[in-house]
Amino acid sequence: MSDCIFCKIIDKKIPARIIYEDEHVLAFEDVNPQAPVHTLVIPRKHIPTLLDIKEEDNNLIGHLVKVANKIANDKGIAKRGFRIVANCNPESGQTVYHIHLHILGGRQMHWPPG
Ligand code: DGP
Repeated sequence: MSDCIFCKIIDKKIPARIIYEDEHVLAFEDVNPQAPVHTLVIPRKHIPTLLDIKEEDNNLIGHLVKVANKIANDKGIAKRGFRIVANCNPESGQTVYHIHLHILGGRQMHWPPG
């Protein structure tokens, strides 16, 4: 989508610290990190919210989570513990309407989240 900031990152029209990419997904460092590790994993396919995921996206979403796990392993936070967050719609705090997993780690997480 032409006005989507994450589509622009996918198309390399705006810069990002990309740490992983393949045919289906991309991972890059969050511009406003909330933890020592804060990486975003996104599908190349433009899907605005979690509610827009279709049956045909099942493999893609599985792959997205597996890539998130790989990044947690590669960054050395998997065994210590990490959090995956996916915000959906305004009250969750979603600001970019292209689905993404936040991988957060490298510090003690708290519950309930803010
Ligand atoms: P959310 O609130 O769940 O929609 O998270 C969107 C995240 O995207 C937020 O943590 C900041 C990050 N973000 C927004 N714009 C950019 C950008 O241009 N580059 C990068 N690297 N991250 C961005």
